[in-house]
Amino acid sequence: MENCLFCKIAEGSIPSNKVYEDDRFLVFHDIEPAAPTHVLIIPKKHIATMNEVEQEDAALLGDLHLVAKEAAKKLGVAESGYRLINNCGPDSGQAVYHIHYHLLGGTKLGALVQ
Ligand code: D5M
Repeated sequence: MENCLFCKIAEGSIPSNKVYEDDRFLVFHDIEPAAPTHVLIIPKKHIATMNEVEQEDAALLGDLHLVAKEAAKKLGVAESGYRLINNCGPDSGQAVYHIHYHLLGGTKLGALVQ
């Protein structure tokens, strides 16, 4: 998708600090970390928000959870615990309109809603 930051990161035309990559997913460090461990997990397929998810994306987004699990292990937060967050739309504060999940950990995380 033209002019999508995370599509450009997924295709490699904008660099990222990668944790994991395969043909369908990319995991990379967030440039504005909100916790000691803060990575973003994206499907390479452009889906703008949770509102655009279709039945055909079910397997992709299911598998994304397996990627998240492995990323948590690799980053050393699987046992201590972590949070997986998707922001959807203006009230959530979604800034990048390419679906992504924040994986946050490495500290005792605060309240879910502030
Ligand atoms: O979160 C979007 C997140 O994307 C936010 O935490 C900053 C992060 N971000 C923005 N640009 C980059 C680049 N270039 N690399 C890594 N991380 C980035 P949202 O849920 O949309 O508010």
